[in-house]
Amino acid sequence: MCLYQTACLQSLRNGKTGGVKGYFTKRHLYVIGCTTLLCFSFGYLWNTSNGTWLDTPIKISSTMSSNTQDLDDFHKIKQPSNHILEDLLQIELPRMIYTKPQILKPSRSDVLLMTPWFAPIVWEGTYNSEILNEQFRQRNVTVGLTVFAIKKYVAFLNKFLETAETYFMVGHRVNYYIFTDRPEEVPKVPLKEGRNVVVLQVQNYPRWQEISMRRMEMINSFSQQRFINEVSYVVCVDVDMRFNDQVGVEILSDLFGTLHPGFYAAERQSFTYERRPASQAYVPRDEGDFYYAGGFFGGTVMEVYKLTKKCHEAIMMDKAKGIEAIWQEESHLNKYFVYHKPTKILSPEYLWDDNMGRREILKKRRFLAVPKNHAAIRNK
Ligand code: UD2
Repeated sequence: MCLYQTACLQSLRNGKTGGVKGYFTKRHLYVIGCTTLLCFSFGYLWNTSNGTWLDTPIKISSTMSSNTQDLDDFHKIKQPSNHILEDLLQIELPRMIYTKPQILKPSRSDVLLMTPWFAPIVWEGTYNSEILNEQFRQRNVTVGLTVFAIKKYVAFLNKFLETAETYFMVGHRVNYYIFTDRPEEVPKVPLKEGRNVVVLQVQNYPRWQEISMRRMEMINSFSQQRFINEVSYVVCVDVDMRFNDQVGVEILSDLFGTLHPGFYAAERQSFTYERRPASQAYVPRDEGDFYYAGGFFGGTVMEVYKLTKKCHEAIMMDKAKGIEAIWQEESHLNKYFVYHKPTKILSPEYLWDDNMGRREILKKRRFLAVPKNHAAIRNK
């Protein structure tokens, strides 16, 4: 703002209508006004003669522009216009209306919201999904959801997919990657626009522990073969589960894990890490931050590729020595997260079992275990 504008504003605030006291006399203002008018007229003639005015008015209307669009708009905005006021009236600026964050009022005071390495812990009440949805839609993100349904576990697919269509990444592009040995038994669930089911036929193994562990190998191999060309993020979950509330882009980050519902409040010593030093999954008793669930982790394709590669290699090294970690691939995942810290952590809202009852801190139970008869379903 120039000195003249400042002076005029000052006078308006003071309720003065005559000369601006302490700055200019009425005569001065008259001279400045005439000079300004002359300058504008001269500038207009100059620019018209050089043909630099735009014939068509500029209109900025997109709130969802890509980077290139942003650059185009940026260059357009720099061009002068013939109809300044008219153009200003046509500009539709992006609107982002929501409750302002309050520095002195933390959104939750009953739970930890940030790890010591500055990774957010996702709890209901700590984020605004409208802001996040806008950010991820601008990037036109596609999310891959991997799920294994080997042998009798295909029975869980229907409920899993139906509830995912209601609650998982609503409004975003999703590829469901279903790993199964029984492709003909994959149910046909109606899908919303932008969502696809991709059935990937894989081999089965006699032992359920082997099936569970081999997920690391298969996710790793498909990350390299296809996910890298098709999706931005990979989310890896168990199939004997149902979505019960929104699970959206708030979970996405380079590398994320989920607090295991049985251990989120436990001390380090009670975590069921692998404690035998001979195993590649070994974690010493004085290390580790949290105990993460094997049934919900993910990240960018590159980070998931690195994680699954490391875990699969460790599983194979153990196998060569005749060792199987106490909680199979979950133990290896936990070891990985001790030394490769997740960039985001999901609260137990994202993996809960109602057999554990309800908890005051859980404002939502988003992804719930489906009760199963182990004897009837495992190794079958
Ligand atoms: C726990 C973990 C699981 C894994 C397992 C390792 C959670 C919620 N669950 O699950 O992630 O670490 O322990 O022991 O943290 N599967 C088949 N067919 C089979 C067997 C397994 O498809 O015959 C797949 C299926 O996707 C299943 C997953 O492997 O959801 C894990 O097996 P589980 O659910 O039987 O193991 P569970 O519930 O003890």
